[in-house]
Amino acid sequence: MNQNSLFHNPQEHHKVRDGSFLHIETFLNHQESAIYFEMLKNDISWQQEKMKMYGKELFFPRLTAWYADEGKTYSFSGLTLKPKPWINSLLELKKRVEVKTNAKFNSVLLNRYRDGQDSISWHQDDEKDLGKDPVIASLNLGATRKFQLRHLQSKEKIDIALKHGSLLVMFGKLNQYWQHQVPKTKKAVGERINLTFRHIN
Ligand SMILES: [Mn+2]
Repeated sequence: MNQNSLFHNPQEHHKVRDGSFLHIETFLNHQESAIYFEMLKNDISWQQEKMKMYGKELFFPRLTAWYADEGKTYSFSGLTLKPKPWINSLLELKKRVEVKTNAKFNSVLLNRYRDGQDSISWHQDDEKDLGKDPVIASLNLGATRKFQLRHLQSKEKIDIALKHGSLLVMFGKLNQYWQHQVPKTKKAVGERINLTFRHIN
């Protein structure tokens, strides 16, 4: 893939220590974003998954869903998700993200943050099924939440406000050298839906 062809607008492309990302603030316009937010809220089969820790079952502080090509399971935190078959709204969004990024995706992980107490803690998208240097495209709908990147060695931090209709594309090396999280907030925030399009081997 020729990544240079993606960067029509150099202001959207951020080079950082050991990697780069693309941040497009208005990937979808307000009207499209509002329509997809409502559709996904209603049409996605949302689950609150549990993980076992020290013999106790803990709920993840967010709702999740996994849609993918047949047979593409997803494993994280000791959990394996079987894919739900694609629905039209997800296929439309996948197509648009593929055109923008010049990459191909066969799966999407959806996370729904119901309020400021929902979150995801520091991690890397480094499951081996993603292969080396994966492109991960993250589409954001609903409330703006703070997304943080933290370099594993230097601990340098980057905060990005992910807004309604924005797209953040993380290129392979970034996930090797940086962790990311969406921290809890005490601010009164509405719901946010995040879609991360991935290619699973
Ligand atoms: Mn992640």
